[in-house]
Amino acid sequence: NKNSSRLSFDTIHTYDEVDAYLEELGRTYPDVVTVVVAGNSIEGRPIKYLRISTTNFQDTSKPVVMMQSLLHAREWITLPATLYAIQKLVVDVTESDLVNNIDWIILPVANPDGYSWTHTNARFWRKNRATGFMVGDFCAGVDLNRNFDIHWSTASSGSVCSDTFHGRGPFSEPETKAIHDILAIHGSRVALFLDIHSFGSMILFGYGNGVLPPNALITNLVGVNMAQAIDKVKWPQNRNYIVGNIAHVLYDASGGASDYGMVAGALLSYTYELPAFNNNHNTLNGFLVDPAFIEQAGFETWEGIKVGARAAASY
Ligand code: ING
Ligand code: ZN
Repeated sequence: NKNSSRLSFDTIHTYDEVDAYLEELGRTYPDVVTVVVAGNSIEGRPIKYLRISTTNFQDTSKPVVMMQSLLHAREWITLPATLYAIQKLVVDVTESDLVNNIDWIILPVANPDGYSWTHTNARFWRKNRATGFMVGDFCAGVDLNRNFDIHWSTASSGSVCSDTFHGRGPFSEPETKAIHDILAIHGSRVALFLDIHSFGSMILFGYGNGVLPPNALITNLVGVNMAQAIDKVKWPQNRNYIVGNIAHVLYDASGGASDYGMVAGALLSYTYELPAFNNNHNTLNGFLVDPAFIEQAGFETWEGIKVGARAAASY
């Protein structure tokens, strides 16, 4: 039923709701959508992504756009960004060139355990739910955006109690290993990799140590074009997007997903930082979600994604 293949944009849906929705899409659009389990989280939740292709995903001639959200558990506003993209590509099909010319890999809940934890126990939890680092598990969790095999441990924390704990080694966590495995298969045809975070209204690119990649010029140019597309339709009370290198704009950070996306083959790779709740950039309250902004976050972020996807596919 094509009408039940929708998730509302008036609330932030749970892992189970998203999971049921992805399965429903797979059943309703079997010619276009394939649900793939990339691995299982530490607590045993399937890490599922959608393969979206109007032809045959195994035919590798088309470029791929890969995007993911909720690598950080508390960044709830990032979920509607990926769900909106899925709806536009599969259900509404408003931009048929994007789905005809590009194959898509979309991973809406990259950190299922952490995300579930933010619903049940701690709204501002960031990391995964790995345990066993300390006697009594006084502290838990690995920062998945410090666990990728790119400059691993050079600008992150070795303390399990830190919110930027990099883990026992690169790809020590099943959640990052799952993304590694996706990129190991498909990385060479990924034209655009987008890791959606919040908050700050930024489009960031590598490397997290401040060294620019060889294609920094085109990366910055496409970044600015994406940012301008979002700014054109953004809420006036939200700040304009800032575009730049992770370390230049924010801080040094190693082991990040978008940096790894680049070395795994993506032509263009970015971390989006979606806007902060109520422009609250100085406290954790920036992670809270205004229900009235959920659909707008999906809508405006999609404007940026479209520009990036078209640029990357022709690059
Ligand atoms: N910001 C990112 C973080 O993980 C970042 C910034 C981007 C780091 C890309 C490394 C690579 O700290 C948020 N809000 O998570
Ligand atoms: Zn984040």
